Amino acid sequence: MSRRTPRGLIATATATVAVATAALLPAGASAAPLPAPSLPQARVFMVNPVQATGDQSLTDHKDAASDVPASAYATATLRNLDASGALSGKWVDVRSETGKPATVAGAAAYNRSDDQFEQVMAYFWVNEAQEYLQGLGFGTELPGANDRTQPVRLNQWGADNSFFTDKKAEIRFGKGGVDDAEDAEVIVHEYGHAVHHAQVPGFGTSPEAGSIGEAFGDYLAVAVGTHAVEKYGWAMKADAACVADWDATGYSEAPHCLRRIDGTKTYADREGEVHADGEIWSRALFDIRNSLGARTADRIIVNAQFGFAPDTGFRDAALTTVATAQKMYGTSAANAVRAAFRAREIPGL
Ligand SMILES: [Ca+2]
Ligand SMILES: [Ca+2]
Ligand SMILES: [Ca+2]
Ligand SMILES: [Zn+2]
Repeated sequence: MSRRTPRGLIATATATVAVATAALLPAGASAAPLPAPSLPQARVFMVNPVQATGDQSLTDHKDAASDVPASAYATATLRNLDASGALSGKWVDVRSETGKPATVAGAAAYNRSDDQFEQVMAYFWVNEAQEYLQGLGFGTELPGANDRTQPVRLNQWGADNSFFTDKKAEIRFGKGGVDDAEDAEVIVHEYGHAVHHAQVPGFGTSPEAGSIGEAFGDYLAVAVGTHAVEKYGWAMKADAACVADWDATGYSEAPHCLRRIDGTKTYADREGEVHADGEIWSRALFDIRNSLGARTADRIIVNAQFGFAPDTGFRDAALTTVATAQKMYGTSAANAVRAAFRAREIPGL
């Protein structure tokens, strides 16, 4: 009986080979120990090519491989795969609706001009994001935060748009401009919506709740990207607060950012547009991180979200976050959280 894990299956296959080899040896001789099976490798962007190289002049020319230097890529291990040989595993299942499906065996060789590269990016970064949450204790010491297999679909129908659909709880990545799944911060932003939805089904039904959703996606993108940079020792040559430096080369001035999480907006600057107003909330999250450190901040921020109503406003969500900090870490942490929301002039804090 093999365990239904890739490691288990590899171990079983290895044992079979060892038995077969031993059978060919003279009686009494023993086979040399076999090398440990190598884990599957993938070529990915170190978050995104602009922040990895610091080159703000990088530009997409219809998906040409030559647009991005080799120094923007890293080879990293694909973890938590099932035994199918496709990009499917414990935390993510990637489907390509058009174009060639990627294989695990090919994952170390694709570049950005290959359809399969974005599939590999989606697998790697969604897995990385859930591993980050697991590392914070979500799914063990704390309740799971989308600790399930996340379906992801990629297509090439030309829409420069990515989204999370809460009916199917599925993430879809579009193409157009820079292909969206070539930027890990776009991938993890969308995963942030999936996390929110898993924590509070239907989250985001009021304008302020929607803004909190956009803000958390941006914040999680920075948190996961920063963590990966530290963990793998990757280059980081752009402002940490800049979200989607590569995707944004198509539509923003240098330094290219889809949005930032260190802006100066306050509650009075609301426009009624969730992405714009999200910059009020994400700045508060960024301040909490800078006050309390990444791990403590992120444990508070994500844990608090379990207590948000689907149509919450900034005030109630901020008060829930302060109360969560108090419960988990005591008064000084709660005060730091309160100060971050007060600095955004959110009423009632
Ligand atoms: Ca591409
Ligand atoms: Ca794009
Ligand atoms: Ca960035
Ligand atoms: Zn969004």
